[in-house]
Amino acid sequence: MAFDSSRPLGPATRAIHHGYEPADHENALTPPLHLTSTFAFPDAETGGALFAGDAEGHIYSRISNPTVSLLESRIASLEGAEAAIATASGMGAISATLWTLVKPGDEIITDETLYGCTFAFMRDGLSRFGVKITHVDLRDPEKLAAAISDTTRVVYFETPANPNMRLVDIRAVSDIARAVGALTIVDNTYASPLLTRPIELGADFVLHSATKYLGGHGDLVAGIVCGRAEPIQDIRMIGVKDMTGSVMAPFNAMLVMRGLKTLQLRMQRHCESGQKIAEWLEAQPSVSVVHYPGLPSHPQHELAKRQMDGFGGMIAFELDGGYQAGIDMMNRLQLIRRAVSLGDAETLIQHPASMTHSTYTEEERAAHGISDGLIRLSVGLEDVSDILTDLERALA
Ligand code: 4LM
Repeated sequence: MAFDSSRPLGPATRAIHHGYEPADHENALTPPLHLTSTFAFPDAETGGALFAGDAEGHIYSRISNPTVSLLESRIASLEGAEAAIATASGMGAISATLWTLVKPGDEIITDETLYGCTFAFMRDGLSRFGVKITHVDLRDPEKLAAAISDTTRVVYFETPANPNMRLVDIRAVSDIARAVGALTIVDNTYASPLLTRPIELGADFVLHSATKYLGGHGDLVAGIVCGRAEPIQDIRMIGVKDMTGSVMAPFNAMLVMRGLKTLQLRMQRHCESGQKIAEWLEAQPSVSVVHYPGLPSHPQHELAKRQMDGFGGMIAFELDGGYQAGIDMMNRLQLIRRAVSLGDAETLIQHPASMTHSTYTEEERAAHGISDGLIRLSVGLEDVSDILTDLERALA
């Protein structure tokens, strides 16, 4: 029997229960894992009707799969979206979405700072097919208003942005985009739906690298896009089914659902430890700058308080000694792992200029606000005192 509540269920409850009733599945507490590539049609006519879209059901797991569908409905619920499509990776979500939405001659206006492979996909991938890519500093919505035109099909950004923690005012930017009929797409990987819900603020699509906080355990690569039902169906049938084949495996959907069960608890801990570590770093004489939206020194702290329900676990900082001091410090760490990716239980540290953002040229990094001395920390779930001890020893 479905739980009858007089008020909407909270996000922690929906992350655990949404869309699943044990009584419909042999009373199994945990949703079954449907390891199947294809689905048997009861008769040929039904198969034809499914292909024609005149009947509802699963056909083939490159189009949909019950385990993956359950995950999609859970994340759509957390993001306040009508629908979602899960993908093999975050890059799969980004490429399937943009391949579906743009055509030659269209313009994408995107922020100056993007994850390295997203930046490369736009510069080297989409632009080869006649899509114009324009980078605008979206911290200032006025700059978007000045640059946008009728040929702008999509406005695309991350907030907080990887790796420099710049924020974008989702409501202000979506309003400007909507006025010219452009679609707003937000990469919400850094915040997770627990801290920011872009669709509630006016965005058309929100996407994630589910490899990060949604999965949360560093054991899978996955992605997801959420939005209105009709365009999400287009992304499923065009961008995923035909253009990229970037489907999420049912086993990975199962693992992401396991991750979702603790998403709220994990985000709470990431935020608490992130704030403590950011404040500690800012007080160190050898640290020249700390970028964390929960610090009053962050230039967009007021926007962060308005737009986010917590400031997350991602921190970027620079040492007085610049690049070499940062590299030396990273090499002295004993507990914190030197690794790319983020949002895991383990605290991870990396150097964007030589790692995640090495897809930018040196000149592009300088123009796009990614300095060579920047170090990125993904604060994990360990005892914060142990993370601080490791940092203290490495900075000494
Ligand atoms: C990293 N990031 O930064 P898949 N969007 C954002 C991301 O940070 C990433 C992706 C999309 C890192 C990976 C090595 C904001 C990835 C792409 O890796 O394709 O799931 O997501 O360390």
